[in-house]
Amino acid sequence: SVCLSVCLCLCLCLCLCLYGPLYALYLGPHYTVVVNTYQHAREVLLQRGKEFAGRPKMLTTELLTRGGKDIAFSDYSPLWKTHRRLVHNSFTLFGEGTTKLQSIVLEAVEALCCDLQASRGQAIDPDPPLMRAVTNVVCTLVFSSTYQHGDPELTTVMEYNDGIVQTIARGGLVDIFPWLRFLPNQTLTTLTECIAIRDQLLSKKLEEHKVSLIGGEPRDLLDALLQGQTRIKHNQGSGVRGQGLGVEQEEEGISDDHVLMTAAEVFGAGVETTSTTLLWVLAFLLHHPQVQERVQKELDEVVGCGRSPDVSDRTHLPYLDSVINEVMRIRPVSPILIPHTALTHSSIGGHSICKGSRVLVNMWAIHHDPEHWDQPEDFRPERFLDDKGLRFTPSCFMPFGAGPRVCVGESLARLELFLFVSGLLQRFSFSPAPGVSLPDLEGRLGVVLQPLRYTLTVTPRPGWEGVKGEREGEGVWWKE
Ligand code: STR
Repeated sequence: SVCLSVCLCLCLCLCLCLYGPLYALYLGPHYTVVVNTYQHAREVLLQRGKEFAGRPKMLTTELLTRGGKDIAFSDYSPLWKTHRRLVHNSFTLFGEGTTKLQSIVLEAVEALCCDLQASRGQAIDPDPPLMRAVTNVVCTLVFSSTYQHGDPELTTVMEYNDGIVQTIARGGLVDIFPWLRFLPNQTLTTLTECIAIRDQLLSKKLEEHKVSLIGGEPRDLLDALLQGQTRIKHNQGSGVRGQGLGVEQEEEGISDDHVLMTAAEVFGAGVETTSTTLLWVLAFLLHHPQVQERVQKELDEVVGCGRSPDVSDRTHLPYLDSVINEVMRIRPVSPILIPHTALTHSSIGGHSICKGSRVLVNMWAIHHDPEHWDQPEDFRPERFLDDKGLRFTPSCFMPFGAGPRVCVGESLARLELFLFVSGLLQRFSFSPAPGVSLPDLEGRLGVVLQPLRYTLTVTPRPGWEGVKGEREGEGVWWKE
């Protein structure tokens, strides 16, 4: 009956106004505007990006981020900008510019290939080994830990992460009607438990880092954040920066909580989005074996089998890149982005939008708009190539969002996806497990759009049959 009355209340509160492709709902105390076209999305994200750079307060994300001490979910403020810049700079230190990230990822790819090799042609669920590989990349990047098979800490990390994914910001009713928190709520209970486990683990890492932090080269992202935190404090003290920060925020600066929440977020975002995209890539390749063959042909021509593909090969592998792009178009991991709010009175497509309104950018609709994409439901990587076979990126392709809230991890993510996909397809062919139906391509929408679980068989390509299969001594992961 509680459910029924909530639904009733929801229906009453929901008044729908349509303005062509733009529509507004009156949900709870705010208007929610849904943007479905590229034109409008450009206004919201880019042209008036600053006016729409706010974030709504949601109960679940407030819990997750200690009241908005993160980057993705916290509201717009001068402190947020400083914080975001710090994270961005720390990423640059480890990401694109250096070979550090590349060697971290290549190591994980190597280990993943050993895992896959060990399946010896049996049908396997690619989720656990991929998850482990991606989690290891992020653990190394954030706090310099890598885990072996069956490490209990890794299991803990993967479990709490999954718990958070299942419960956070899923458009659930507690995020719309916060007073529902006072009723028994399994979602909130699970979320709180997972957060507690996460905090315990990350606090430990943070303390260890503080003790062992030495000046000079940061070892990992936590080091870089801690160093940046000190630098910002110092600058504020001497009045160099901080003119923009309000008195309260200036005193507060980047706190330890901010550092902790950043690490937690980089972690969650890095793992969830990359593993999900990789699972979508494999699912689509199972449906389109000719695409897989073409990628492999390109890899054979450009890289051969004497070495692993690396970043320097990227410019010469346009088809592989187009496959990754097409997967991110047809199944964006974040199909409605994270909700934005209007910081001031503004407008979209000439319709006025009042301050505080929520704006949902429907990236799914934009990526499937027949106005911009020929046969949008078809999986066709060639749309990202021009007639000379060179890269071509339509402007309405925005898997990472755009504007002031664009994903901070974009280049990291692209690099990682490239190294994983190229490394895997160089060595293996993936095919549907015999007698099992092809993966479902609809997926399930939570905080990210995930494919349903599926199985596949992994076959080493000619020349890679015997290589690096020597992990048997350590026990076989899929029987653990
Ligand atoms: C995954 C689970 C977790 O432990 C922590 C986070 C926080 C950051 C979230 C991430 C989540 C899911 C994917 C998000 C990411 C921030 C940006 C990313 C929502 C909930 C996307 O926009 C796809």
